Amino acid sequence: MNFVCASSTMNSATIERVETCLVDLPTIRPHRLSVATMHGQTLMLVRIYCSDGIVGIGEGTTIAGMAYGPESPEAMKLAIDTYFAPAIICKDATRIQELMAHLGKLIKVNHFSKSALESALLDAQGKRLGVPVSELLGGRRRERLPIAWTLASGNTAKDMAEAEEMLELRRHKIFKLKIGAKDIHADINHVADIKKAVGDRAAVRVDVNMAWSEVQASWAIPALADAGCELVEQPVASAAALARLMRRFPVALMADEILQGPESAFEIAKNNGADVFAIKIEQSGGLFAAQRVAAIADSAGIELYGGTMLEGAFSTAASAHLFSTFANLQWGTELFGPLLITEEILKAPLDYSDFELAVPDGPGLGIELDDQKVKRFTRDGLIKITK
Ligand code: MUC
Ligand code: MG
Repeated sequence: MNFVCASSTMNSATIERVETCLVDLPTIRPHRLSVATMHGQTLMLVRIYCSDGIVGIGEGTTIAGMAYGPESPEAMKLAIDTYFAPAIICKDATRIQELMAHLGKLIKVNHFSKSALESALLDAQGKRLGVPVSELLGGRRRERLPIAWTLASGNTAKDMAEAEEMLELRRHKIFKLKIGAKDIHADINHVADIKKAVGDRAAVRVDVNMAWSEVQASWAIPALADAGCELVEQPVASAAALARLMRRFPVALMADEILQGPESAFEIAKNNGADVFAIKIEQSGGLFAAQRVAAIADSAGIELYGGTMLEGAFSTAASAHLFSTFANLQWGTELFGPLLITEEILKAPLDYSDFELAVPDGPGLGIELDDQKVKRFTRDGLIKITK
């Protein structure tokens, strides 16, 4: 959808047009979570065209459509085309916090759409000022971020081979295992076998994606700790149950799905409900909201992990800029989304090397979309190529 700003009283950086499109990309292998198996990833890309000629790009991505949460790429596109875009046309593109507050009043929740738009506005503002997004967020404290990889083929032998390959390539030495879809005994053996195989060469963590009851979790977690697992992510669905599991086992417990922005972060912190927060820009409602989540965690003594929604390059870069500014990032990040996709959508790929991701240092998000490449994967040909 293409909105045109007819105002003749525009200052030098008003929003003239907002365009969205859906890009369907295959994954390198099926990615099995307890909630769904992914065979591809759909990126909702939003372009914000400003009157000074600058175009900001943002991304909204979910996991397996609506299997993980209430938003979907299709719903984001509809929400932006129908509600968000008309509300920001002709407004000052440089007043990002004010714009986001305006949208917050008009539109409830829709965190992923808000994150996509805010990233696009920050990308544009960074390009306008000639600085990376990290500098708009207070300044980066690190140039590179540790990157975990998720082993989720659904098969222990394949996961082991994949772990060996990642170690060999020096791409990842932190592995997050997706469990919860199978019988608990099978899951515990799976984790123990992989930890035994990698030994001290790599850290092993698990993400249960809320699949267990509190009773199941309370006997599975000590077995995971015995197997050498150092972190258990979202074993149960409820915040109250996760709080009751806290400090009973020699392993850190991490909140993911229950962390839906600053208010939920405050509630979890107040109830001593997690050792670690998996901060995600989309789940938080944008980069500024995620910053507030990090501030709550820091004040409460909760440790931080840079999470992902298995995003493509744009949300991955936006997350990297934000995480690079955090005072604490005790558990590193899992910003590997672009590596799970078969296609490179950037003109120059992100730099993954030596077990880390280099935070892009160009203006804005510091990355450039390969329009021709993306066109091939765009649903219904909605993307507009002007060259
Ligand atoms: C999640 O639940 O954390 C992150 C890595 C991965 O494989 O899935 C995501 C979502
Ligand atoms: Mg998770």
